[in-house]
Amino acid sequence: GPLEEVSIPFYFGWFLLSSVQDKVRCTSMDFLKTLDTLEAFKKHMIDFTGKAEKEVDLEQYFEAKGTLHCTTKFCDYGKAEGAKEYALKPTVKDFYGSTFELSLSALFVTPRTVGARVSLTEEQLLLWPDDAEKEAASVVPAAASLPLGSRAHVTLGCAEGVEPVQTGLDLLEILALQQEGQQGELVEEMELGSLTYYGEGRWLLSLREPICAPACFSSFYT
Ligand code: 2AM
Repeated sequence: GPLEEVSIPFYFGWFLLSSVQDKVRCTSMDFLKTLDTLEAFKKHMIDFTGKAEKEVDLEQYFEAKGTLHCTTKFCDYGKAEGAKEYALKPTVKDFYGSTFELSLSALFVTPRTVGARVSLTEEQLLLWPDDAEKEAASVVPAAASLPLGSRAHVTLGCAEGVEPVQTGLDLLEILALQQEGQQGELVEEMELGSLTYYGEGRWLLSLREPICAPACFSSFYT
């Protein structure tokens, strides 16, 4: 009935506890600040500016997007495909309100978004929708053949006019290149980890030590 409809949230996800939100934001800012100063980045700056010789301040370039979280299912209050089925899943009900430890294993930057890759455990994958990667196949064709959970991420910022849904697509694009055997260009060993360039403004920093982020599985209504 109509009551059930209203109870479906905008989205479900893991919400990082406030103690770790600051840590993740700081790490991301440090990374952007450092990336901005690298000669290798300057060489490819045109990916971000569209013009040669123009400088970019990455810390200003991206806008933060509210509470840090890793979306599991975007429901759009029941309008998204599979939203109701997801909301009614026993695992979703059972784990609702539970705290998990997410492992943030990489940071990535593109001219559109900056995000953190989340490497999900077997248990966390129980909350991951079966079609999350396939759903992206119209934009990133190779996504359908990537392992379940590949799209899991935390959006850290978006360029002006870019919607956060783009962050997961940018991550899938990088993972698809890796799967096709493109090694990317290992640019530098940074303190935080190794930095690889995948062309077209796509940068990936594999963290030497993944960030352990406690997060509560819950939902968001505007
Ligand atoms: P995000 O997971 O990359 O941050 C509200 O817009 C939240 O739902 C955001 O966190 C956003 O992106 C996510 N979102 C929006 N549209 C989506 C979609 N079509 N598929 C998956 N996630 C979506």
